[in-house]
Amino acid sequence: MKIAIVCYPTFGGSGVVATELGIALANRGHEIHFVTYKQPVRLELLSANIHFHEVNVPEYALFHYQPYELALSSKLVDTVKMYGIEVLHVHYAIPHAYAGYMAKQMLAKEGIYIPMITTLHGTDITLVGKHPFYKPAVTFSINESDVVTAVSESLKKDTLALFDIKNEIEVIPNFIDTKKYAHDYTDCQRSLMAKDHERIVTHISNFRKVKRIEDVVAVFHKIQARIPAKLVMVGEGPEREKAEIQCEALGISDKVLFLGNSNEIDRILCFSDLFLLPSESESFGLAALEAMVNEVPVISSNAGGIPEVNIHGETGFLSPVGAVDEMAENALAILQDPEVLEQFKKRAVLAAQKFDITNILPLYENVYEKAFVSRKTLSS
Ligand code: GMT
Repeated sequence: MKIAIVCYPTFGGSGVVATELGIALANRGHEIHFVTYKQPVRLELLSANIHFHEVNVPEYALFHYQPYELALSSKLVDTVKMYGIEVLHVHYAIPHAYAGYMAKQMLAKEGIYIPMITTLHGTDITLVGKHPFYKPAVTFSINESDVVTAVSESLKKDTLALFDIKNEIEVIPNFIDTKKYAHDYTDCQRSLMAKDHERIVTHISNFRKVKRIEDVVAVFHKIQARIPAKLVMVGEGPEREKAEIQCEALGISDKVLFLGNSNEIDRILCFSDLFLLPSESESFGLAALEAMVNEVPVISSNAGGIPEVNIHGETGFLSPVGAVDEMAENALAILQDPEVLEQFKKRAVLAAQKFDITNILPLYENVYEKAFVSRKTLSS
């Protein structure tokens, strides 16, 4: 099929899922057109089946806010017409589902009917979307989508609770290409990060408030007081500086490395012993899944969809949001005993297999097929 994918091109969550999905679909022979404002971070190679269409928003002094939705919907209209796109898949409701709806309407005026699949990712619902300033537009564009998917049961539940949704919501969980992680490094260059006897604890995120970075540092502070350990912090965001100050104040700066954004997540996870994800809210927790597939157990909060990924007592432990003492005790229970650590590692990678892309991709293909066959005639 010819599929246009609209997403954020940045590091992290929804953009990564959309990009990996597009690459996998292209490998299966579909023609994929990414439509966004920059080449997606994980889209390293443009192959025969992958196209990228950049959305440009020329600056104009009159506009206090540049009209991205307008430029995106116009780009979608042009792309659909020029390449004969059959299905439009927008990731993250804001503003993509809204712009997609406008594009559909414009195309319908020309007799072109294109089904739109909207995938909800989390903050587009639980954080930003529910704000009264956006809520009517988000509700409208979800209800006007031909198919709506959510990345976890928890996100589906939140969406139905927060919005007046008339559409069905299908849960298609996030995924991972487990084969890609079946690397055979014999040396992860662990020695660059820590001494042999030190445990390596890792956190990866966009360092936003919702990630509770201060809890990451507080949990690690308690861990390092009992066993030799290092904390590797990967990512960039508004909470990073505060975290550096917190480490300084706790006197643990020499044990914490802030690496910034990285394209080598699998290398970093390869030498990690434990992953921390104490988020306030998390629709799925893709970072936890990436850790698990790299044989890294997860200590997390029990927020949102995390319990659908990190299985308590099996792949790691769950605690209530903010329970840093409990998280530290759970972390130590895993880290202090090499045999226990080994068991958690094995179970983590095993549990991750459930989310292998080979299980999830057909679910999306099914949705595209269904949407294409029963596409609504907007003119009626
Ligand atoms: O984690 C983030 O804050 C980024 C955010 C995004 O919008 O890309 O991630 C959301 O989508 C991911 C992919 O579906 C999920 O794995 C994350 O759990 C979700 N984040 C939140 O719900 C806070």
